[in-house]
Amino acid sequence: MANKIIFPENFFWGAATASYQIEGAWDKHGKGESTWDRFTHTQGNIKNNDTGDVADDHYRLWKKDIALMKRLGLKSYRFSISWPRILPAGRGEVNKKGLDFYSKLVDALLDAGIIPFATLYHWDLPQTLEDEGGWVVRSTAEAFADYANVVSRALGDRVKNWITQNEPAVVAWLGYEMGVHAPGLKDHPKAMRAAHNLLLSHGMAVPIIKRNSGNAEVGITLNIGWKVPASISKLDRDLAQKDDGKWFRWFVDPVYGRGYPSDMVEHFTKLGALPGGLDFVKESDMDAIAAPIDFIGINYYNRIVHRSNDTDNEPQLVFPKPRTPENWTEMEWENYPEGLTGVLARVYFNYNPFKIYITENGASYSTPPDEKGNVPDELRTNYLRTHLAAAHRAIQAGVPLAGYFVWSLLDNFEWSFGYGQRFGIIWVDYKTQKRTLKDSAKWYKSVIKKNGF
Ligand code: IFM
Repeated sequence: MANKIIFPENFFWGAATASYQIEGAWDKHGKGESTWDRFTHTQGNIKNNDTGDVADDHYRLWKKDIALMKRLGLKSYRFSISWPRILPAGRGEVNKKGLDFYSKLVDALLDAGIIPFATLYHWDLPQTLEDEGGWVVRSTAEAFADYANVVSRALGDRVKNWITQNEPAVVAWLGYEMGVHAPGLKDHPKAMRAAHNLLLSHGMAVPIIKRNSGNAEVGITLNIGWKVPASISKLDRDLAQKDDGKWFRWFVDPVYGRGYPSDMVEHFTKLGALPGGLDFVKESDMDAIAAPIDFIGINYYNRIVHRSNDTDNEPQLVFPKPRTPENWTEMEWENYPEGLTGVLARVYFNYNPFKIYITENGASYSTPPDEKGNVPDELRTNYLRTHLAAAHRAIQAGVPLAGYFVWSLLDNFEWSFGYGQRFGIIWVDYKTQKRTLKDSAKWYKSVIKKNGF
């Protein structure tokens, strides 16, 4: 008989979503326009010109969605709050209907025995703030602190787990440097400022949330891939190191009080991305960013093998797996569970967080319902099983992993890819909004029940 994998007692078995990806109701009940509303309403930005206008219609169907969570036995649910639903103009007047929506959601989760994990920012910035410069300007970080104050005062008596920012690297680089996410800018120097203001907003919000929400735990979610050089050559090693520096160390180092990594300051300077040096960093900023946090959230999906195409390069030693559906998801991301053990160990042993949550992990496979109405998504189940086993290995090595949130509860709007990519453990028929538990959801339910497999 295969060895059993049993997780620690009180492990938080969860699922995650984000406001723009599921809620719809983009202009209902006083909600303001977000950068993603503007970006998706501009033709040519998104595959098939899909928008989040309706998405999973969760704003209307949330009670049914909580019933599904209960059916799965989820212990916790990670959702995000739409800033322009609460503060339509980004700051100032509060939209009571918006706050009520989340307040009722939280009450219903608690009634269902599901612990709410609220993320304050999963990318839908009020467009009014973008019009003033968005994350490139410091006043957006200040507005975020006010927003965090409003939300944590309203929900902080019941929400005790808070995530400030989700994947600030993605916001800064994809949104302001590469232009494939809202607001669609391609300006590296501006992206450097955006990255800093995102981090600053996190640091400013932490003490505010702690003040408003007694005994709350507060953290940040960062994305991290398993980045390896394709050979031992300096060329490949440099590529891997720089990519990791850009996407992870630039964010995690300041959060843990180490400031911006010097090799990356040098690298960004060479690229011309820091024309004025770090002139946008004010004296107290780095202390603010390093505000003590209770946990770090890790979003892990895949491995990236770095290979320089320089003709003088060494022979390649590390190869991505062959391109089969088992090995590569439909996002064209390599399925590499060992990397999850690696990143968890690295984060714990290098930065010593008190606690780690895997705040996202999952796979995009579009397996549709069969004639009996089942969704036989073994590829996803296999991905989840192998990644959970990898997470368990990290726990055995001493990593204080306290929970796992599968991405995602529902199929949803996958940013620039529109609705073509499906990460859900629940199938969503976008025409009828019918939800169907996929086989992976049924498997996950049994894992939660047995606290392992
Ligand atoms: O859908 C996204 C999510 O919003 C942030 N992390 C990665 C997921 C898959 O791309």
